[in-house]
Amino acid sequence: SADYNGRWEMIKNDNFEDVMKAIDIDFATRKIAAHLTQTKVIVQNGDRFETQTLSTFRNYDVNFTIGEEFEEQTKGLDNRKVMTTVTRDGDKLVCVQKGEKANRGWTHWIEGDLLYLDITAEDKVCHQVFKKK
Ligand code: RET
Repeated sequence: SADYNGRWEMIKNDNFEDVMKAIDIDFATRKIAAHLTQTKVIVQNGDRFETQTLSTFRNYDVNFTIGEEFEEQTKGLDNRKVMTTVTRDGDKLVCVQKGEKANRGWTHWIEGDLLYLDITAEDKVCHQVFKKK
């Protein structure tokens, strides 16, 4: 199965603005965040994942175990509370974030030395790609 461990640097970030809007990120934050080169740091131990989304502006951490629902505070993003569950779909990681916003979640997968991340909220999808450093 896929090995997500590593430090991954953003090379693509399509529609991030639309997803930020869909979760009500304010204008000023969106203008800054849209241009950030994000770095994803992932530590995986079996079904346990510790992830950091790093940028020069703000960081966001989320840790989870496959199949275990937890309460996620989206601190520094839209500051909501969602009930989050990450499951596997083959080698993909599929996250569902139940809360105020419909259709909220993300999917991770790996192809070669690229890490893909689709983030969804309402009817918007952001496509991110990271390259292994
Ligand atoms: C940044 C900068 C400040 C504004 C926003 C951000 C968004 C971060 C997001 C992180 C998602 C992380 C995931 C991790 C899974 O492994 C970059 C912190 C809005 C959306 C899906």
